[in-house]
Amino acid sequence: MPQPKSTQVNKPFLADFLWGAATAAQQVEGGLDNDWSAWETSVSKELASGAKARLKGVVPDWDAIKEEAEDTNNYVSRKSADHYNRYEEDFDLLKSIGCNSYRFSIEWSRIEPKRGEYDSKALDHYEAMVDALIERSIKPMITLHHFTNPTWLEEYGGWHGENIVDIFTNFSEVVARRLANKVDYWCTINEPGSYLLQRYLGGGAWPEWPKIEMNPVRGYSYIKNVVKTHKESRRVIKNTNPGAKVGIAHGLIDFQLGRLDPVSWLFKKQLEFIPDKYILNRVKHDMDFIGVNYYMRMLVKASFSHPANWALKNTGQDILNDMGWGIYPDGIYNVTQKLNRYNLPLIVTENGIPDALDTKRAKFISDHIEALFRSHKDGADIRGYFYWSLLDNYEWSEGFWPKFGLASVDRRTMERTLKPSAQEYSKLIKEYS
Ligand code: GCO
Repeated sequence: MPQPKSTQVNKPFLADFLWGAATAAQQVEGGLDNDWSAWETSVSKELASGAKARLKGVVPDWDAIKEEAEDTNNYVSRKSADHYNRYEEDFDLLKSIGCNSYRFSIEWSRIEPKRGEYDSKALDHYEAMVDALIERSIKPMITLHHFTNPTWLEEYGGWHGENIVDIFTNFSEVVARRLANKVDYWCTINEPGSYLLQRYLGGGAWPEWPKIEMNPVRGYSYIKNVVKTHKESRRVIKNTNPGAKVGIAHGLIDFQLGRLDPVSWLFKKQLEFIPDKYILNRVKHDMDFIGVNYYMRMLVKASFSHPANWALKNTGQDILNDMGWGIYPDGIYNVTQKLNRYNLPLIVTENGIPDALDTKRAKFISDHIEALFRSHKDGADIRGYFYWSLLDNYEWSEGFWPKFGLASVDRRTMERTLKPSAQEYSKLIKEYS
């Protein structure tokens, strides 16, 4: 008989544990002029007309999302959640939940609208955000690259070109010189594995992506550039703030064998190799923590009759979220235990659920924090948990219909409303602190 929750927590996480929520500029700010905003309108019709074929039978309740998913406006970010103008209100929401940290990304296209020209007003804006967080005793965690790029980047070779290391390091240095004295936590790059898949290996996580291609040679160049760029960006951050803690926010999936056969085994090893082993093995001495973005497990089952189904988000064994991903809290225990071999602190930089009715989110958060706590007791050095996301937001090329937020956003009025699950998160923060 499981013990009542209150006696299960026999000691809190580390005293200065980061309890936060996360966002990304493209997904919440609004009013952007980057490679996504320049592209998303061009695919909105195709994504809307293709929604039924893409999602019916995959998501648990097609009828519930049909109206939004078949609306072309759903796929164009425009004002998004207007976080650019409403961040103070949003930080008050964070404070009311009891969060002591907030992860957000700096939009590169605002800072460097033209190659080599840096906008001091854009830096002023992000410094004002940092000051507003500090005023509320909320620690900022800045992500320097969360998928989006200035429109000029491709002319300079993009992320697969040889110029990116200098170009991105220059950008990182400009931001660090302005903010690193006030910001101790940094993610250089968000989910390089997802960017590799979506930009260079033909996609698979989202239905569309700017300049998507199947080009493994460029993909390999990209991954090598990620390693160099991370090291250089961490160096320039530490030049300003030697005590800064700098990591990469890694998208990590708990890959499990769906069938014991050599082909499935080999495919699972390959899926785990790039984001997990290739990058981490090359940057482990240049990291202060490993960021863990965990959402799901996937069952790996080689199937020559269904080549697209070698890795299944819907394992057939788990309750599904609104996007048809299996909910599997033990996976966060598994992925954090596996990372123990790097002997680095771990911060869960993202963990969340698309749950429009807010009927699954409270249990999702509670079960994942409980699994994290077990991992902490079993030796993983876990330093923080950022729920994805603070606000319902623009879920890349699925648009606005997935609702990940602790707060809903009225798309017309931009009014925020905390969901009941936010109170559960608030209670858990108290219980585990
Ligand atoms: C990320 C993600 C977020 C997503 C979230 C849900 O990799 O950081 O892309 O931006 O919105 O993971 O998919």
